[in-house]
Amino acid sequence: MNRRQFSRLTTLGLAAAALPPAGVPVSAQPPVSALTNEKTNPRRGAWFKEARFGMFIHFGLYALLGRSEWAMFLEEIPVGEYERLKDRFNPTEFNAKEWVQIAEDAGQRYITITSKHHEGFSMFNTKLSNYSIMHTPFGRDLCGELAEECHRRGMIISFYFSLMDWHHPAYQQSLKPRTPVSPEFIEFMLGQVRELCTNYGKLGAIWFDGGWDHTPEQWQAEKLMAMIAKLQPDTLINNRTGLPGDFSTPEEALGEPNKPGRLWENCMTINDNWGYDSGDGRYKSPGEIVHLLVKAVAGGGNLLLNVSPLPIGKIDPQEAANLRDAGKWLKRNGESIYGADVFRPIYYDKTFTTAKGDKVYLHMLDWPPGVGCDIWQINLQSARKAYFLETGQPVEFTHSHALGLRLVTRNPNPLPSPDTVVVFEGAEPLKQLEI
Ligand code: H79
Repeated sequence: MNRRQFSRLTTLGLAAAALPPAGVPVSAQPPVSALTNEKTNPRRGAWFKEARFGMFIHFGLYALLGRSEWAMFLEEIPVGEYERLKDRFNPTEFNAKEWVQIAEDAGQRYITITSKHHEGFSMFNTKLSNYSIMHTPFGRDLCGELAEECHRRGMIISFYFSLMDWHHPAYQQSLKPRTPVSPEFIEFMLGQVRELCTNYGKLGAIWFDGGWDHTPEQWQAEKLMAMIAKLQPDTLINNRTGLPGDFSTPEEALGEPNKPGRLWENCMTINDNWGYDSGDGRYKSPGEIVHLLVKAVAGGGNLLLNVSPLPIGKIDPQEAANLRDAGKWLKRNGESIYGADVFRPIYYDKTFTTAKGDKVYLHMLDWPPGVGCDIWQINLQSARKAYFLETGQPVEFTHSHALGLRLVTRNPNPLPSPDTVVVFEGAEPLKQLEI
């Protein structure tokens, strides 16, 4: 089955038809990984490209320790001791409305929350283990409440899920790299992913992590992906089962801008940690957040920016404030971000381009107010007109082969901004890269 045929099937809501039709021997079928491979079918990937900016949330028992989500491993805390944290887990200040509101104010269009991190503690109502949020003083399905609020508000919800599990007894025998994963644990893992795909409505993506000690074959990743494709045909799957999946997940790094057709998402911390770390005050400023987002979109990717709720269930107020500030820029300049794509697959130092339809958006980071500038290597001479996105004020421009694009602003650059966007209309036909 080629890509177009598959795309047609999913258009008809029949992604599960990728599974063997009756009477066709299973061996004659392409593996699922071949279908959710380098090029995701555009319809399934559409929400991802439109959204561009997401909120990552790392919340689990580790928040109580305040020393990041790796504390159990790094401090070699025995399972029996660590699991007692659940008797103290009571984030009474958690309010799904407030979390979604922060994401909305930040201009984020999706939320990806840790349903279970490497510590093995489930933040959702799993029937397959007592090591879950339902068996804490809090006793509520936090992932469920968040998913419900997201669905109500048109925010897309995705689940992070760690394959590795430092708590489950059946995983202990599988801890060593290259040893098989016990069949009992595979059943448990498949069962939990099934719960996530069944009980929380439509999911944007499943974001696997922690699979690196084992091969995709050992994780039975083909089977896992086939199950997800059947339960949630439109849900994207990341690349951390070891199979390519639908999108790449460069961590604290930008993706590959020259690889047309490959979805990617840069996941980043907003300070220096994923899970809450009480000593970490190195917050990215609102301007830095805007820059990270622009760089990702200029390379055809997304930014998934992490926040770390405090043990009481509130998102760190400083993180929330910086996000909201960045969101003010997005409210004024979102046209150049949402659904925008690569114009020139080149990264510059302070100048980036995004494109949508017949418009090219020139992003000038920290451009000093009121000056002209020369921009090398970008030729937009065929454009009909140019103007500031925020104010609509015209911008004059010339082009020479020696100097590249020269912008001359009679009107001073209106506002000091982390990113001043100039729109070029009707520039040379864009070689929009197909997804
Ligand atoms: O969930 C976040 C991390 O916990 C997880 N993926 C993101 C999204 C992750 N990041 N890196 N890794 C897992 C690989 C492990 C890196 C390690 Fe280390 C180096 C483990 C021990 C040394 C990083 C540094 C974690 C603890 C210290």
